[in-house]
Amino acid sequence: MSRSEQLFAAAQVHIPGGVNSPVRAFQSVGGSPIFFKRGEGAYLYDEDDQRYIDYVGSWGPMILGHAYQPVIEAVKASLDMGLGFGAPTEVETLLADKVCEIMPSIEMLRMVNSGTEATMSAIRLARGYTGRDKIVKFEGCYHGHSDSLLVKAGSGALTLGVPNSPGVPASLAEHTITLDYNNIDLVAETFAKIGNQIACIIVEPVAGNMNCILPAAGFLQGLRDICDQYDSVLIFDEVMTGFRVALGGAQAEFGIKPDLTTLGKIIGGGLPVGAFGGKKEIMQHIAPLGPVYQAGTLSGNPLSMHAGLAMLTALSEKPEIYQQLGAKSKFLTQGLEAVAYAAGVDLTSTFIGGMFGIFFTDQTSVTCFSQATSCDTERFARFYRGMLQEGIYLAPSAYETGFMSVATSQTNIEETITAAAKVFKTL
Ligand code: KE4
Repeated sequence: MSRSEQLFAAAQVHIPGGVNSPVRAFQSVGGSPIFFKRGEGAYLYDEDDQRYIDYVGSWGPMILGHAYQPVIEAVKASLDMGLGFGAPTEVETLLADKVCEIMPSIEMLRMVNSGTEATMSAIRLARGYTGRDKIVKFEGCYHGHSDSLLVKAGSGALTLGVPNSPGVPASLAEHTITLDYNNIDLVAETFAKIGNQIACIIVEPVAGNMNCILPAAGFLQGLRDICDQYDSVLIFDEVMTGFRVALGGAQAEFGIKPDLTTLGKIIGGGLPVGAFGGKKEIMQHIAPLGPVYQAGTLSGNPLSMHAGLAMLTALSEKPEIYQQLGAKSKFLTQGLEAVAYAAGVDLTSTFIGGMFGIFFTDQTSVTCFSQATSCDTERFARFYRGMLQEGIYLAPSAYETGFMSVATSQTNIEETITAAAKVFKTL
């Protein structure tokens, strides 16, 4: 029995499923989750000292590689000053200023402690600002686990949303309308009927929670136009895409200006941080300036702020890394497609900046939830376990995105492709 297996057994005594976040449990890929003890650059090391090339990066934050020294040093320096005061600190302003400099659509922002808090608060703000209750989201997009966002489509687009988790009141879920990602006509039809009741659209501008699906041409602009027409708030959930697909996020990459943006992951440099921000006119409705309540004991805590500031400072000093990340993602995905083809395995892929996805399917492209869920998840699970044996750590689900880091070398990527060539032959 490996050390990870021993630790997993022990973890399950007092932690539900042995994990503090469900996807970590390996339930969709089989086998026992790996327990890691150290990360360095492109690598993770497990409790048996096995080394893995890591394409998860703690689900996005480690874009500069694990234990990136400038971030580590910033956190160490902050530690010696104390862990937090529950009062304003200068570093909160410095990080807010840096985010607003990088993402000019954000005129003001509020720090929170997770992406879930960021989207939950942004939704409440949009509702409070517009006085409307309904929200629009897209099937396959994940925005954290707040009640209004754990909702799937009802029987038809306009029918009331239904909870996709026990514990979410139907009376709340009915205010969430879930539409098909990349189907701008359906959005237009929905708004034509009840647009004046819709507070906001929240969208992942690149969908990273049903694998990695890019916005169709015109989709994001269409959402912008529709929100303008009906005075609804357009929220870009850039928790994953922010500072990853481009320094300025998807909004910079695609040239669309949302009204509000939610952030997480990279903004915390690996420590717990989320944020929501956007137009000053809207943000001024947030307490204590305005009536929409939102709060948090550890919001803006100095450790996380120093980590995030060091991360964003490093990224903004190296804008060329985004072209490099895109090239790495392209080389990897095209290499995987080539060796899959040679092995007779149906595979297609996507990538944008430091995000990529591989789909076990004979479909030439995957653009929405129904196409993503028709892929061969069993084959992915076998591929996953094979790659783990080869020392390659991918996200443990067919519906997650791959994350490329600056620290991942050309040699690492070639090793990954070679490993995949071997594993594809066994599928
Ligand atoms: P957190 O509450 O997990 O910090 O952020 C929620 C969230 C919001 N918006 C987007 C676009 C996200 O991708 C996430 C969280 N991402 C997942 C990865 N698919 C986190 C991994 C997990 O749940 O353990």
